[in-house]
Amino acid sequence: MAVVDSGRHPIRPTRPLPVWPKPERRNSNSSSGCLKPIKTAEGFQKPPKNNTVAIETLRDLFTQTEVHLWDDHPKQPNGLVVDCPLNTKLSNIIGRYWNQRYNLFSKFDQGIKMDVEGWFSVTPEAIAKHQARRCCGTKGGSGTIVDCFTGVGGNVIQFAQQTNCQRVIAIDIDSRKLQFAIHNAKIYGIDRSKVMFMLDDAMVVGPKLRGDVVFLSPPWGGPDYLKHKTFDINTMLKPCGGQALFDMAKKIAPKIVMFLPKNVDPNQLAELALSASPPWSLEVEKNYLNGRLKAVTAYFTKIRW
Ligand code: MGP
Ligand code: SAH
Repeated sequence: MAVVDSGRHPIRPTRPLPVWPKPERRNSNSSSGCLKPIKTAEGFQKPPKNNTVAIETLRDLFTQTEVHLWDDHPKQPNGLVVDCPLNTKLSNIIGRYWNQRYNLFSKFDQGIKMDVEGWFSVTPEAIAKHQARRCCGTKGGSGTIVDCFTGVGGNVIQFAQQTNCQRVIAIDIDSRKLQFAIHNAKIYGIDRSKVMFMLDDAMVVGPKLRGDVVFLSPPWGGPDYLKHKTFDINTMLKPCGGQALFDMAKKIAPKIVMFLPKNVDPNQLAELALSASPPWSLEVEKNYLNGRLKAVTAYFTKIRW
């Protein structure tokens, strides 16, 4: 798998932004020093009338990046094209994902199991591995990762394979998905003691959990999400809107990672980051696989001001 990271560039908000207090430099000697809002006994200082400075601060906080992953698998060892061996109704839905099966799971032929939603929702392996490396990092490891929407285990498997990750809490509301995730994790040789699978509603159990990173890959309303020019995270995500999801995740960990459709509006993501007080930083990463834009991963981080 080859990875190419492109440079960073700031998100240029297109809407009027919420006003944020005038920041001051933490270290006045350093031109690249961190910016922080001025805190008074009453709380954060009233924002200046002209919020130009606030917008400049946000440009430091919000970035857009791209990652280009290459994961070419031979179609068939002997060059034959094998039809989707599922019944016709299923193959109508799954057809295009079937062709990508080795990108979804390189060990597909070892007996990977998925249901229909699993087919169109699983994170392609190269993207899941990249996200896991970013979530777990190299500096000191990431401890516990909470995956609120486990599905058939595409992301959980990659988190658990990171040596820096000590524990994965894998939640899903659908028992069949969890059974498939457990089965698929076994195919990848995942140490069962490292993953705690939880059959539950993430919105209910989530706030009771604590972790270092929370990963959210919620339902996008099916493959038709692309029929809309722009995906509205507040009305089109399941089981609830982006704000409720973000507020729930904030209780779990200081780092929130969301896997979202490629037609998502980055301004809506910036608004989520701004809804925290003080605001969280945001990186919106476009995920390309074999030259095609597949999805977007948003990394929100609570920062020390
Ligand atoms: P896609 O755009 O539906 O398909 O999904 P495809 O054929 O890969 O797109 P194309 O433009 O290359 O032809 C792209 C990826 O988004 C899928 O592989 C999944 O990882 C992810 N994805 C798609 N949907 C519909 C969902 C969803 O509802 N939830 C989640 N979590 N991920 C999804
Ligand atoms: N990242 C996963 C795919 C997730 S698909 C993978 O790579 O395999 C989204 C999942 O969210 C589905 O499995 C669905 O059952 C689950 N889900 C939907 N609502 C939920 C809720 N309230 N709590 C927990 N899981 C939920």
